[in-house]
Amino acid sequence: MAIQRTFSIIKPDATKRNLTGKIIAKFEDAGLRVVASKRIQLTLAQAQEFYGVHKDRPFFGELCEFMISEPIVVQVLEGENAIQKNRDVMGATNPADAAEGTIRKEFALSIGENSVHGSDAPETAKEEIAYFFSGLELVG
Ligand code: DAT
Ligand code: MG
Repeated sequence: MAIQRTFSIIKPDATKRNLTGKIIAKFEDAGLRVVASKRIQLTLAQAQEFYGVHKDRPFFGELCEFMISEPIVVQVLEGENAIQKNRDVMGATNPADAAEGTIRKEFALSIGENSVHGSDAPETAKEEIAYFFSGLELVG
């Protein structure tokens, strides 16, 4: 498996509780390198566009309101098999189902307030990285 890049968000529930450093440590301990990072606050329109794939789901409104409720940290993570590796470190969407040692098991509050986002495939990783970062901001 080649070196990949994936897109990550440290979500409002985690930035609010000052967990940014602990979450980044989990990425780094798993062999993922932070090659871009910034703290931003999304507008409602940006949150709705980012999560557009879920627009017909019953939780869409709640999800978008949550994502704009506090600043977030958007990052690009690089490493061997980075997309799957990041998903493994994140754990299952619902923290009740997440494995021991994963970010969501340790830090998530609920299925909605689940501390992190990570791209789920190479195409979405590419799109999500390009949405938040210019090429000049990616420093491998
Ligand atoms: P993931 O973030 O693990 O890729 P997803 O893409 O299915 O999960 O959903 C995106 C986000 O939407 C998820 O991180 C939290 C929220 N969400 C998903 N299912 C939900 C549910 N049943 N109730 C409330 N929020 C939900
Ligand atoms: Mg997803």
